[in-house]
Amino acid sequence: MTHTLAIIKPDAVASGRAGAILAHLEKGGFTVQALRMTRLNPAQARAFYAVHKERPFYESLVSFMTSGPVIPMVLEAENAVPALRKAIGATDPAEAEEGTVRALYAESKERNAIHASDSDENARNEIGFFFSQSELLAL
Ligand code: FUP
Repeated sequence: MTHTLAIIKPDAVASGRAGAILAHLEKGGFTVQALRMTRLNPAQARAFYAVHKERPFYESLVSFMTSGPVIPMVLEAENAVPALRKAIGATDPAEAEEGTVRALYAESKERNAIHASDSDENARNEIGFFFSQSELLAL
């Protein structure tokens, strides 16, 4: 079993879809190892998405990600990183495979309901970004 980080984004939390997304992931074989609700400040959102800082959508993405509460969580599964990427679908919900979280619950390419780490190294870093050692005792 390995671990990855998911974030239920402000659009999904605000529209009351967080529970449905969590249930969908649990039905899909992921188990929740840590979870909390928080709100990112602009510095945190900029740091989290630093890889995109030169992209035209960066400021808009930071503004969206700070617009309301988010629910970061650590998920466990076999090959958790690729398994969760497959389960959430393409960045743009219009291109996401049927039955994926983004096809079912996302509004647009920016307001796309969920984040998932894209490599084991990023998963470790992103888990550390949101959770302290004491919250990860089960791992
Ligand atoms: P993903 O890994 O699928 O979350 O997508 P990326 O890492 O490429 O992008 C991170 C976030 O930037 C996306 F979730 C949404 C936002 N984004 C845009 O708003 N517009 C784009 O054209 C690409 C990404």
